[in-house]
Amino acid sequence: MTEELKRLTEKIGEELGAVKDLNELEELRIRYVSKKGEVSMLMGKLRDLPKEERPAFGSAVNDVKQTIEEVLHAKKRELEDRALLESLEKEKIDVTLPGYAFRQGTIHPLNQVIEDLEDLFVGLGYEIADGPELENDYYNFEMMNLAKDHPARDMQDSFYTDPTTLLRTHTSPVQARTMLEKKGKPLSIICPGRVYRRDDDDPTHSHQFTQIEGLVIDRDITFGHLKDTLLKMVRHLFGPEREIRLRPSYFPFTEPSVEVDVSYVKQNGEIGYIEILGAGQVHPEVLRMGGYDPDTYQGFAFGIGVERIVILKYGIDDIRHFYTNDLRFLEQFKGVNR
Ligand code: FA5
Repeated sequence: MTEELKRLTEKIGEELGAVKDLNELEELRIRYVSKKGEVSMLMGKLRDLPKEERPAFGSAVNDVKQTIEEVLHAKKRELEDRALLESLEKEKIDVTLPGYAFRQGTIHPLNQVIEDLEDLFVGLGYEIADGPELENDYYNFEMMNLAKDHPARDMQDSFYTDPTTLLRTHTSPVQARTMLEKKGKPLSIICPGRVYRRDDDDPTHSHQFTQIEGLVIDRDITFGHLKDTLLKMVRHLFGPEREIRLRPSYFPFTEPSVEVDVSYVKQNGEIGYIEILGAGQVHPEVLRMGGYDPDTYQGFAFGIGVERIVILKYGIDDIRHFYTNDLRFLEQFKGVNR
């Protein structure tokens, strides 16, 4: 039996020398020292020995098992060290190689103007409000003083998904939602967002475009506050030499209402005016529906078409450039506002 033990130890020694990786080493371990391995099998033979030989043999098998385990463990360390060294060697980074050039993105011109106006209005104490694009008829029209069958609904022909749900036609429903949220407290908000109308696409109209709504409600708010705010905004956007012109207009949710034009120098040197937004004093009925007493509170509101601002600011000839993601167009706005 001791002969057998000796042979086994020698055999493992030889096989260990041929082991090349951790998988092979594991196979060896299983073959010899696992529960069903050869060493355990030898233990099983203990029963066949005369009683007096058993203790000596048992202890010899245990010694062999321990020696084998130590040798396997040492080999495992050696293989692990070697693998680590190999991977360090393989994964070495050559810092002298030229790097990859990443293509720098640009902020979309519409977003640049939105961010610019957000900065201006937050600086004036306004909050930024948000609302859903798929809107309920009630907020988009009724709370804006456009009852069902009101003829002025035709001014904003819409995409309905069911009889009471539509893609919002303007950012004004965010006014309604914010008034209800503020529960009669004074407020100053702007809300940028996408809006949708069944307009035919042409160089200055799109069926989907972007607006920024502004709304201020407080005591003693006059038309003068609106005019001053609009002038500040226009000069911030286009430069201190610009003038604005207010033309009487009609919106069911404001009274009086105006359309606002901004001055520009025509190619022949004359001064011209272009319409960029609608505005007015909040209609008493809209205040009432929003939870404000119109005898105590007044407000002003405005709604700007962001595309029209960018078109005017950078002399763009077609609104559709904003939506086609042509990099040649977009890359011209790299760093314009920052
Ligand atoms: C409105 O949408 C009102 N809700 C604005 C308003 C808000 C008035 C608060 C008073 C108080 P209007 O339909 O005029 O108004 O649109 C406002 C701006 O959106 C226009 O001046 C224009 O710049 C832009 N606009 C309108 N239709 C289109 C379109 N199809 N494509 C691109 N821009 C458009």
